[in-house]
Amino acid sequence: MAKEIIDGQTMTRALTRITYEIIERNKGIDDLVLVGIKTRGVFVAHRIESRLKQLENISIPVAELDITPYRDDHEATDLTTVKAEPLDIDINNKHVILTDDVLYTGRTIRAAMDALMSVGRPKKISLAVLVDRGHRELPIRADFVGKNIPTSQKEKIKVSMKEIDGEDKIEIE
Ligand code: 3GP
Ligand code: 5GP
Ligand code: MG
Repeated sequence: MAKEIIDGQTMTRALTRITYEIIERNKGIDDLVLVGIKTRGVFVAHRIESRLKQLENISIPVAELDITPYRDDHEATDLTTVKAEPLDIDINNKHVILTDDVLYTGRTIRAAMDALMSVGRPKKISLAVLVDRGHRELPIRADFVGKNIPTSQKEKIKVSMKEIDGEDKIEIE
C-alpha cells in the first residue's frame, strides 16, 4: 500500500529551493557540472540545470553516471577490474554536484565517487538528493536535500518523475 507524501508542486518547489541554495553557495557558477546517477538522479540533474538557466541564465554541463559496476554489494564482481564508462564531460578541476533521487545507506554515493575519481580529478564533489531517508552505513551526507523523510528499514520510498513515470510524486510504501 502506497501513501503519497509529496505531490508534484512540492517536488518542484524542493528542486527550485535546491537550485537557489546551489547559486547562493557558489559565487562563481563557472566551474559547476552536474552528474546524475541513473536512473532518476539524471532527471534531478536536468531539472536543476533548467532552473539554473531560468533563474540565472547560466548553462552548466550535465552528465549521466551508471554506478552499477561499482557497487560493493554485487556478488562475483571484482571491483579492482571494473572500469567506469567515460563521462561525456570533463570533470578535471570542476566542482561536481552529484545528484540522486534517494539517499539511503550511502553506498551508491561511495561508488559514484569512485567512478568519478577513475575518470578525472574534480576539485570538489557535492551531493544533492531529492529525498534523504536515513539509515546511513557510511560517513556520507548530502549538501542539498529536497526532503528528509525518516523511514523504517522495511519501508520503501517510491519516487515518480514525469520524464519516466508520467507524473511527479513521492510515495511511501
Ligand atoms: P532509480 O534508478 O531511478 O534510482 O535500483 C533501481 C530502482 O529501484 C531505483 O530507481 C530505485 O528507485 C528503486 N529502489 C527502491 N528501493 C531501492 C533500494 O533499496 N535500493 C536500490 N538500489 N534501489 C531501490
Ligand atoms: P544507497 O546506496 O544510499 O543505499 O541507496 C541509494 C540508491 O538506492 C538510490 O539511487 C536509490 O535509487 C536507491 N534506493 C534506496 N532506497 C530507496 C528507496 O527507498 N526508494 C527509492 N526510490 N530508491 C531507493
Ligand atoms: Mg536513485
